[in-house]
Amino acid sequence: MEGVLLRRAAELLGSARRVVVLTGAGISAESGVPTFRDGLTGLWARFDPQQLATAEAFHADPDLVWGWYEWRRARVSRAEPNPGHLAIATIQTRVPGSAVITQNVDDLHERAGARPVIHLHGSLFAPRCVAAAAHPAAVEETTDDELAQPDEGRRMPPPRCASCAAPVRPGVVWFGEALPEEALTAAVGAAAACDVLLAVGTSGVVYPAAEIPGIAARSGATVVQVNPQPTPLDQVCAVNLRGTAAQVLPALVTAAWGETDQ
Ligand code: BJW
Repeated sequence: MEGVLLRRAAELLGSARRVVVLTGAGISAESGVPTFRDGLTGLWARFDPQQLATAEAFHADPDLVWGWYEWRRARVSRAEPNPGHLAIATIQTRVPGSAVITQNVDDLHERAGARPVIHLHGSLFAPRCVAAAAHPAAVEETTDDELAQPDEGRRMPPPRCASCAAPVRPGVVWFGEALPEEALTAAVGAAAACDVLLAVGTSGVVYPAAEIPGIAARSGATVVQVNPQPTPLDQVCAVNLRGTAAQVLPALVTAAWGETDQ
């Protein structure tokens, strides 16, 4: 990564009044959580995540899809926020009124101290009844035993809703499903009102989340990207920092504000 680009990004960040950080799976990669488009391992190796993350897959084979989500939930529960997550929480402290918009279904931003965090694609920790989006499924707290998944994963039947006995499904947004309206409205509003949008660790191919950097740019914000790889978002970015989140973000925060407790 070139120092001149880092300094340019740090100047932008240091003088911003509102920052939005849009994150994707890459922010959690260095916590040991695989990105969405990484190859899967174990029982899941022969499946494409894009095929598993659908309502059709859940209806066709609920035990397979529920088992996959429980395996991922167990991995996330054992993971810790990395220096990239901590640097983002520091940005929010340094620039009050800043927001994190994440496509991730983990809770690593919250555990790093970030507030507010807008979840566009739901959460691994909010399962709900398939039969009635409006009535919360009374799912028992997950015990440590249940979180102790075998490394290779296992098929698991989904629990039943305590109100109506329909299957409980993961509380995430699958392809073809609408994003939570409140979260999407808040994300679009924050993007349209920020000075700097920092896009971190997202391939920028899943909509409507991929439109958010463009919304910010069209509203006058400067878009900065942190990703080791080129993405379709490169074209709206004023600065592309090629590197990993856990390396680049702490360096960016230090360049913007000096040494901080990240
Ligand atoms: C690092 C790194 C390190 C690695 N540091 N970086 C417009 C055009 C075309 C299609 C559509 C469109 N609008 C809608 C669509 C359809 C569809 C879509 O976008 N399809 C595309 C694939 C073509 N969108 C939808 O279906 C959405 N719904 C919708 O539009 O509904 C309309 C509707 C309205 C009203 C009623 C009904 C319907 C829903 C999208 C939901 C996406 N859900 C998923 C699964 C969530 C649950 C789960 O996790 O299982 O969300 S899909 C998956 O992709 C997941 C992710 O959040 C999302 C984005 O992936 P992300 O985060 O970018 O990860 P990766 O793996 O792709 O990339 C990682 C990046 O990190 C890479 O760039 C690496 O280089 C980088 N990296 N290490 C920094 N250390």
